[in-house]
Amino acid sequence: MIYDAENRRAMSRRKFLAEVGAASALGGVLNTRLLASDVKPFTLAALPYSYAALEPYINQATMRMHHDTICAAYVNNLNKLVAEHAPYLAHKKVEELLAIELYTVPEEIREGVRENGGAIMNHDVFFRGVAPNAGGAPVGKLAEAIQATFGSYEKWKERFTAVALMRARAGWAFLVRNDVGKLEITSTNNQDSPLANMQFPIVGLDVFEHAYKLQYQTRCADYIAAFYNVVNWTEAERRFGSRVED
Ligand code: MN3
Repeated sequence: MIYDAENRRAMSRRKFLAEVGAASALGGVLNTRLLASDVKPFTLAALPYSYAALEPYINQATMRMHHDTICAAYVNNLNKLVAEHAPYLAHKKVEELLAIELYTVPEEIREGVRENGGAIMNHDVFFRGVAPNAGGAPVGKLAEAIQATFGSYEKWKERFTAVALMRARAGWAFLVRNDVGKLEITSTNNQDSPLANMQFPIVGLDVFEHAYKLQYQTRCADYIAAFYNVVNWTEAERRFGSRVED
C-alpha cells in the first residue's frame, strides 16, 4: 500500500513535470540542465535585458547585485553540493529534483538542494517575468482566468500585494496554477519553490530584502507597487498557456 501510494504520487508528479518541461521549452535565464561532464554543471546566463532596463522601478544597482552576486551564489552552492556529495544527480534538471525526486537526494544535502535549487527556479520565473515597457493589465486567456478567479485585475493585485507583504524580507509571492488547474495566489518562505507542491508558477515576486533594499531600504510596499509596472504579462500568459491537457 505504501508503495502504491508512493508510486501514484510519483506518477502524478511526473505528469506535472511534463507541464513544467513544456513551459521551460523556450529556455530560461538560468540554464537548469546539469551536464555530467561539466565541472560546474549549473550556469548563470545573462539577463534578457540590460541591468538598467527596469529603471526607475527597479534600479541598475539592484539588478546587478541581485543577478551577479545573489543569484550566482545559489548556482555556485548547488554546483558544490552536487559535485561533492551526489555527482550522480548531475544529469537531472533542477525542476525534476524539486518536483519529483527531492526524497532521493541524500539527506545531508537535501535542504541545500531544496534551498539553492528552489532559488534557481524562483529567480528564473522572476527575472524572465519582468521586462522594460511592460506592466499594465494581464492579457489574453490569463486575463480572463484572473477575472473569473479573482473578480478583476484590481482585486487580484490587492490580494497579491497583501500576500507579498506578509513574506517581506525573506520569501516569495506567486500566482500559480495549482494541482487541479486553478489559479491561486500563494507564497513561500525562504527559497521554497511552488514546484515542490505541484504548483506551477505563472508570476513570481521576490520579496527578499536583497531584492529591494538598495533602492527602497525598508519600504517593501513601495517596491511591490513598482513591480506592477514591470510585470511581463506576455511571459505570464505564455506560462499559463503552456498547460498540457489530459
Ligand atoms: Mn532574490
